[in-house]
Parts: sequence; C-alpha cells; structure tokens
Amino acid sequence: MDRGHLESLQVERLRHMVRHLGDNVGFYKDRLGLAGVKPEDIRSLEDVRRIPFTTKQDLRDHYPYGMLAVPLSQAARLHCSTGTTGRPTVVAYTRRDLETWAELVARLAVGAGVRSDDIVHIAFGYGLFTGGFGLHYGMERLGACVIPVSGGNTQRQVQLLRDLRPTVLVCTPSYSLHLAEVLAEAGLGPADIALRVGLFGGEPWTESMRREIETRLGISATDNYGLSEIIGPGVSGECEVKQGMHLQEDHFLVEHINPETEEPAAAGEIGELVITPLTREAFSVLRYRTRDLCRLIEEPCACGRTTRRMTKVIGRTDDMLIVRGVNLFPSQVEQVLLDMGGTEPHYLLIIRRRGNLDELEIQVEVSPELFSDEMKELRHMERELESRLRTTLGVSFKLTLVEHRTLERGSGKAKRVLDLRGYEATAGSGQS
Ligand code: DLL
Repeated sequence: MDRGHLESLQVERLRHMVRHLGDNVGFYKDRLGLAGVKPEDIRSLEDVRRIPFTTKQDLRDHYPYGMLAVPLSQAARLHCSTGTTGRPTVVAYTRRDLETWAELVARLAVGAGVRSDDIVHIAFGYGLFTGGFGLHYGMERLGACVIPVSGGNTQRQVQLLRDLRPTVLVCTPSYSLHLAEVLAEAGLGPADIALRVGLFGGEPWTESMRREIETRLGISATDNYGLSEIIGPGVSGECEVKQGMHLQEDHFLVEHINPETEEPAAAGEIGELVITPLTREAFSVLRYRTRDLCRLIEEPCACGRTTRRMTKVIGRTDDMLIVRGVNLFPSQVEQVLLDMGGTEPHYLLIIRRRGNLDELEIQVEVSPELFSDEMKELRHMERELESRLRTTLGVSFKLTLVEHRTLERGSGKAKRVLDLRGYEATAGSGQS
C-alpha cells in the first residue's frame, strides 16, 4: 500500500478507535472528555497529538477489567502481562481480535521466510505470556505445521529437533543459543537438524548474538517485537532483508517521541515508541507509552514493503528487566520483602549470562536479630522468602541471604540491579 493510502486508512481507523473507547471505556470517556477530543476532531494524523498518553500505571489502576471495551461475555481469551506490585495487566481478545492477531503474526512469519510447508518448533512458553499462543495461531494461519513444544526440558527439545526435523525455530534469542549449546554437547550440529529459519523476540539481543545463532544453528535469524498491552507478538518483525523490523502500520499507529519533552523525536534520533492499536476490539489503548527506545527507519526497505521500520530495541526508559524472556521489576522483589518482615529492604538483583542463559541471583539482607538466631529460624525464613519470590516473579533464581550492612549503600538512588550480561566474558555467549 502506498503511504498516502496507508495514512488515510490510519486516520479513519484512529477516528473509529477514539469513538469505540470513548463510548465503551469509562477511563477514556473521562480522559477524552477532559481533553475535549471528539472522534470527529480526528481529521489528520497530526490530530493524534491532541489525545493524552496512556501509561502502564493507568492500566494498573484499572485492574482487572476496568479497561475492557466490550462486555466480558464477548471476550474469547485473556492474557496477562507482568505487573510491578503483583497487579498484572489483563489483556482481552474477542474472536475477531484473535483472527487479526493470527493474521498479523502470519504476515511477519511469511516476511521472515516461513512457508506453508514448514514445520515450526515453538519453544516460547504457552500460558499467560503472549509468545506461545501468539506465534502458534499465526503459524497455523499461514498453513504451517506447528509443534507446540513450549519452554523447558531442553534435552527433549533437542531430541525433537533431531527426530521431527522442524524447519523453523521460534523462541527467545537466548534460548536458541542454549539449544545450540546442548545440541553441540550431544555431538550434533546444523547438518544433523533441518532448521532453516528462526523467529526470535521478546527480549533484547545484539547483532553479534544473531551471527552466533545463525552459524551455530545454520539458520536465518529474524527479530520480532511486540508487547502484551498492544497485542503481543505481531507489532513488528524483520523480513528476509533483516534491516530493521517492519511496523504493521495498518493496524498500529506508531509515534516516536523524545521521552522527556514528549515531542516527536528528530529523524534518526533514539526515541520512545508510542503505539495506538487501530483495530483491536476487546482491549485497546490510545497513545500507549511503551518505554521501549529505538530509532525509526523511514526509507523504504529493499523487500518492497512500504511500512516504516524500527531498529532493535536499544533500551527502556524504566527499570524493567528481562530475564530469560520474563519481564520483572526490582520493585516486585521489594514488595515481597516488605510483606514478609524480618528482612531488610536492602536487596540486589545480579544478572549474569552463564553460557547462553541468564542467571538471576537475589541477595537480601537479613535483620541482625534474625541472623544471630538459630539456624532453623533462618532456614525457615529463607524457604518462605524463596517461595513468595518464586510466585511473584515467575522466573528461576538463586536466593542468597546476606548479613546486615553487606550491600553497598550509596548516597544517591539505591543500586538494586547489577546486570553483568555483556560485561563478564563467558564462554561462547557471543555477547559483546
Ligand atoms: O514479549 C511479546 C512478544 C513475544 C514479542 C514473543 C515478540 C516475541 P511482553 O511480555 O508484554 O510481550 O513484553 C514486552 O518485551 O516492551 C520490550 O521491552 C520487550 N521486547 C519484546 N520483544 C522484543 C525484541 C512480549 N524483539 C516487552 N527486542 C517490550 C527487544 C523486546 N525487546
């Protein structure tokens, strides 16, 4: 589609979305009312700037169903995204939303080189995370044969790669390297498996990781971006040219702003993505602040698609960490500590990359009284803390209780995270 047609379609769809949300979501009725924005005021793409931003906090404040734009009886599926203090965001889909989602993922997969005679090994988690189900239905939609392996049990994954001979691999980039490593340990290399394409995403990764994945698995590895609040995977992805991720602009209006001034970022600058879904029914947001930082590429792609592209995500404007594809905030740990008592609110998250997998260690200071108490007490508290953290974070970690005043105290902002990925030289990690 040429840009002119695309932009008229976006304006028309934006106007419709403003009407849909203003009519059906109390929060937006108030927001749009206060800003004095009516659907008929949306006449050009510039007019989007009259609409106030939506933040993660807004979604949190309306947990669980306050942002639903259709009666719950019309929802066909719910997914959830991570919350900072035990309040996730509930994302709902109607039947039609699920069809749209499958179509969007299918398009990106075709762009990456997947065809209907491919066999697709999906190692994203199937569950509240949007990765597994999102890719699953997209791949089925394009006619490929799906193996819904889900996450974990790497030995079995290796066996399936060897025996069932899937041609496409879908997972987080870090897990693909882990798979490559376990394959190599079993004495297997690219020649022993049939993979040719990989669709990776859900976490940041580097170009050097891409090269390593491509060599070790003998595939073409593409990057794919999305977030649950918008739809899940399917927002953007690389085509076979692999020069930036094509934004699916007929379904998402994408702005790129300077996060401080909130004005459009200058061409070629790093900016925050602000996204408005244009066709969602059950749940949608206007001008959602993704917190993800990247550059936009306006020039047409050699593949011929007319959409703008985004570079790899370069960072985030908040403190969200992604460990093994799972999003977490340091404040989640803090909340658990505060709820427990007996521990100091001093803690440190240390993330390392061991081989190709992220490892999380959580160090927590224990109050002096407890530390001098019986071992039994301390063990009990350790187990309790571990179980509460596990429930809250949903990712594996090592807990280390440390003595009072062990962790460094600074005068400024407390240092809660020591992210050593990319700094510690670990064999074969490919991180630079
Ligand atoms: O991670 C959706 C997804 C699943 C995308 C599978 C691609 C493949 P959330 O769990 O809500 O959704 O996490 C969204 O993850 O705001 C980014 O910070 C980060 N993220 C997602 N994809 C990428 C990527 C899914 N390709 C958050 N590169 C986003 C860097 C990514 N970061």
